[in-house]
Amino acid sequence: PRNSGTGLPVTGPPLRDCQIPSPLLVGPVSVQLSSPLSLEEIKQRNPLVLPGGHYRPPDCEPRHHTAIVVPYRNRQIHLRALLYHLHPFLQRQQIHYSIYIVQQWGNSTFNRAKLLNVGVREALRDEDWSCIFLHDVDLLPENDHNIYTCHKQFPTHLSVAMDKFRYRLPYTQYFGGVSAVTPDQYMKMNGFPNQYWGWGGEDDDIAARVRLSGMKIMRPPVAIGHYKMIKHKGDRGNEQNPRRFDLLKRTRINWRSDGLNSLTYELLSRELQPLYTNLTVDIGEDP
Ligand code: UD2
Ligand code: MN
Repeated sequence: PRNSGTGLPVTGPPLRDCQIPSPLLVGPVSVQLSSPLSLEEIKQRNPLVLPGGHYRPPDCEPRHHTAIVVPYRNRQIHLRALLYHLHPFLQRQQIHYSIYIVQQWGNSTFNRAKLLNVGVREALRDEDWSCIFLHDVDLLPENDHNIYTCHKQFPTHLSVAMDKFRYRLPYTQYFGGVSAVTPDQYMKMNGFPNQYWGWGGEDDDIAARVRLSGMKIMRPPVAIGHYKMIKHKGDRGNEQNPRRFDLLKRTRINWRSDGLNSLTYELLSRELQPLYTNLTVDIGEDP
């Protein structure tokens, strides 16, 4: 018997393993950004997605189990564009997946990396995910050969070529946008920093942790790692963090004590929405 999403065994003849590569892939896709559909319409187009944004290929046994974690506050339009685009994208890859929206409660300064820590921990309560994606809400992958799975040994950075940076990597240690870790890799680097309030620096801190914990960054070819970023202005409550340069000087000292092992938060709600699992969390504020 195989496992259903609920942890209960499913009866019936065993499925054969999904093929690699998935026969459903189409390669480059054009990404529509203007006026995304309503959540109801998106759900109708994705009838096999279960509550919580959960999906498993119906006719083969998936080899990959990926949780998509999205740090989030007040980006409705971007969220709809992401869901509209990502659900069919992941289904073509024949991955077993769930989408988690980690919503920061209240008006305190935004903290992307801490929200990602919360998302990883909460996602792993549901399932033994083999891979966890850390995904900005405003980034849309443009080629489904960019497979949403993890490298066995090392963390992966997926968004290597964004329209925003003229489809080039902005700098070698860049780790922002979309990246992925296995639970083991995540633990090895003590997760992500909790101390970066406001915009910037946290992605460089995460990249430094990869290195400091003895790993390196894997990347897809530039021709495949194409993303569109929905154009936006800076958000209120996520102003540039002036302390980021000082914090980054201390990553080497801080990474073992600040991270997964020092994470505290209060989960205010966990809702299984039709297209995603919503986690609303009080992560406190900049002390
Ligand atoms: C860059 C990085 C991003 C992160 C950030 C610095 C790219 C493509 N991305 O993004 O990964 O390192 O710099 O913190 O280079 N968010 C909300 N609500 C808010 C504020 C942020 O939902 O009010 C979330 C959302 O998922 C967003 C992400 O945080 O995509 C990053 O924030 P951003 O998009 O404002 O920053 P950006 O585009 O400079
Ligand atoms: Mn952005």
